[in-house]
Amino acid sequence: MIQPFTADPIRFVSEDGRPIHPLPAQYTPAFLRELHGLMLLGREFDRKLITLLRQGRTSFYAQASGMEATQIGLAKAIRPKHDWVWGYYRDQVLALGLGVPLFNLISQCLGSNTDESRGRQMPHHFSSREYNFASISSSIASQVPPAAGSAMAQKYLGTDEITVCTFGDGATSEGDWHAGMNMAGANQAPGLFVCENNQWAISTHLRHQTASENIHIKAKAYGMPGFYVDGNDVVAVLEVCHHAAEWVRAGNGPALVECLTYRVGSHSNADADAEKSYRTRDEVNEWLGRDPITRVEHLLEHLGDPISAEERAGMIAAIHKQVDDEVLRAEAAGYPDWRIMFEDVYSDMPDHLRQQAQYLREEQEAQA
Ligand SMILES: Cc1ncc(C[n+]2csc(CCOP(=O)(O)OP(=O)(O)O)c2C)c(N)n1
Ligand SMILES: [Mg+2]
Repeated sequence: MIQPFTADPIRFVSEDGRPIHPLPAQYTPAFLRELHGLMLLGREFDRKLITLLRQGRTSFYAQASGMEATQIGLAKAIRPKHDWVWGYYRDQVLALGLGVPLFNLISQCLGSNTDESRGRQMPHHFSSREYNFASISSSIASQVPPAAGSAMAQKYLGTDEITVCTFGDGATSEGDWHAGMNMAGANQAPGLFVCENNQWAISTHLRHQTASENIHIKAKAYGMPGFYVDGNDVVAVLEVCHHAAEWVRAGNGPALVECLTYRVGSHSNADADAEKSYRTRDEVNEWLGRDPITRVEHLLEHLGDPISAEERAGMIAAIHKQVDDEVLRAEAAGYPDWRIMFEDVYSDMPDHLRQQAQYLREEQEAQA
């Protein structure tokens, strides 16, 4: 049933929460509740981090509100800590879905001593060695060539790991994207490339981004299948991504999945969305009406296991408390000393860095 290059996005659950096809056996109410809980965790994590941003406790954040089904569906379709992930700066919900602890993400956003990168990355550009999650790069599409390289390495090493690479719709206009897709295709490397098509690249709409009729059709040029899925239907994303991931894992070469979704919040904290300068409120409201979390709630109602308003409120309160606790714990750990910027870079510090470290030391002493 899951075919590449469909004219319409593949969908399992209608917008009002009814199964369009019989759901595979694993979609029990308990499993749907697990998916719902993870999506809600992503939604509320975003909300809390935006508050921290406004309080000046972190300085950059990009919310994924509206895109939770895409990221949780993908997370549940691959093997955490086994497959490699080259994500982008809006993938916090994907990371949470893979099991990366809230504390790691919060520590990174705050740049505290408990941050794995110890404050050396831009806030909200996390990584996790344990989860094979490569450090996020701000340069659009720059993760695609190294992801192709990582997939090529997996092929040469003969492992059953695959490389998962995500990016936005805007990224598909970059030279790096084409170079990476071509390299993965030419080498038949086990890469699963997932476009989180939220239809906007800051203020540039998809129709100005490409003359192609959609994104997934571009896969043809690189010799791989291109799947098109409703990115607000968590069941469809999980099923299509799992199908594509296992096809890739079986040694058939790479695949592209395009998830059609929408960013209902602002691009980042540097955006004119609030001034309504590039899109209408009607458009945003239309997509708010297609909320991926509400869709699962309607599906659960339909299956006779509804989440009550009290239960939902309790879930949200628990997430907020968990985030608050982890923020306090990360802040209590303090912030890295300036000296660490010279550490863990070279095994033998080169002379020019030694001189800079000495210069900074003298400056610090002079100011003390
Ligand atoms: C190479 C490069 N060019 C431009 C930018 C500025 N920039 C940051 S995010 C962004 C839009 C990306 O849109 P998309 O790929 O659709 O991802 P989304 O933010 O919508 O999730 C741009 C142009 C950048 N970071 N890197
Ligand atoms: Mg986009």
